[in-house]
Amino acid sequence: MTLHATEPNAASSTAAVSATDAVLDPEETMSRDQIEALQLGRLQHTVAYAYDRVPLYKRKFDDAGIHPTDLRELSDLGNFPFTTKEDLRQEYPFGMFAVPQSEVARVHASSGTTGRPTVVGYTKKDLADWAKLVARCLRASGVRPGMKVHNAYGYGLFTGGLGAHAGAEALGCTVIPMSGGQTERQIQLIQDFEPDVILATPTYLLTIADAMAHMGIDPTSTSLKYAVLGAEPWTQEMRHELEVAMNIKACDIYGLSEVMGPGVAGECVETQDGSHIWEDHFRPEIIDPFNPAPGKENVLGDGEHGELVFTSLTKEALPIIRYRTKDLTRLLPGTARPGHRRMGRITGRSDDMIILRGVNLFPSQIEEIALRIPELSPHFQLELTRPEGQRMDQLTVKIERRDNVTTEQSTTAARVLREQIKIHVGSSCTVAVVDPGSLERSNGKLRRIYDMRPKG
Ligand code: DLL
Repeated sequence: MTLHATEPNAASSTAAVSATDAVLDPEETMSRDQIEALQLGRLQHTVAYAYDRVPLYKRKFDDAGIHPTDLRELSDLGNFPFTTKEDLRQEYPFGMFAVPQSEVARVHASSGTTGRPTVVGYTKKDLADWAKLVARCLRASGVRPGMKVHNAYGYGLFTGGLGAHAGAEALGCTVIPMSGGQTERQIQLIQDFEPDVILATPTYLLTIADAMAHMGIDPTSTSLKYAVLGAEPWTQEMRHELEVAMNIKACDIYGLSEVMGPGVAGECVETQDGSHIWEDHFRPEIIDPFNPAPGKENVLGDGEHGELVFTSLTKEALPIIRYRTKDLTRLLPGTARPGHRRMGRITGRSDDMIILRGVNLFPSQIEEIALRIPELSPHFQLELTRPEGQRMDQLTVKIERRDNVTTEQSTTAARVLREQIKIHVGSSCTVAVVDPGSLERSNGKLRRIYDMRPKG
């Protein structure tokens, strides 16, 4: 099976590797019927395995009056209880593990800025499956064996660094394990080692491109041809910004620690139309995030917007049943991999949603609108305040102007952004256009929202 990928930055290419052909995993080319048949068997195994081995699942299933043998067809999954981050926190650190500790080859954990961290574990087979799926994503995004991969995802407890690393190695690439931060050093090594591919969060790649320009290096002149970006929401406008700024092809990679890490879904470079979820390993569902109906009725149809829910189909150390991701998106039919459904762009997380005088707003909406205004840069943050004596919340969008934009042009751009936000989102806000370089830069996942409202 061959896959035809376009070849960006070909003129400046230094790699002796062809990016046009690739051999796919047999599961990538399965039909929808084949995938669903595979899913049913794996799902039946997983719910029974979780029930037998993890006390929390036994308790939850028993409380809901449901047994693994009740799963006769795929839609029966809708009758099983959800799992949440709270469940993982309660079972901290290892209570959700389904194998003895001696069989756990590695653990990762979330940063735990709010409450206890969530801990996840992997057997040797889980690590091999994870590496295979990340390799699948990278290949789909244009990466080929023999290419040099600069990995700027953070190494450590975060799943990004080591997860991406193992995937690139499994694909047969030369990995440069850079991690996040030390931007000038990253740039030096990009120039010296001449990688073909960069793996980073989209906002960190923006930091790198920006820093290159400030160091007098033309970001389009590097050896980089492909970027595989994820770990935070990003828009088509941001893709365009990065592709033009660096003369690369940029594809999405999605994942979360509780379900595996990066590599749950990945985007194909030839279509760039959203990430295909690898449905031979994960069964996705969409539910109403605010008020899921009881039983099977809680599952929304393909194309409907809601919260993404995942059930793992092959995991040994941490089987996860109906995990509520809080990520808001929709399921779409597969294109470049017809057996696997795609996810639409993630508009945001249900817990990152700003409710401003009754109107729902996500940072990605601001990104989309701001990047259509030529005088404004992609560097922005959202500040929520409640001025003293007032009951109304106030949103201020602080955004950097681009270099060489005059004060007069900035004033006009601020007005246009304010008006566009009012028209497209429905919220009134204040816009402050600030000097280039004055807002905090990303080293990984960028914090966009600063909530300065009085607590309680
Ligand atoms: O961010 C795993 C990852 C690492 C994915 C590197 C891709 C690349 P967590 O730290 O557990 O894991 O955060 C998971 O990040 O629920 C989403 O809200 C967000 N997220 C991850 N990938 C994307 C993406 C890693 N491509 C949380 N688009 C998820 C939008 C993403 N949001």
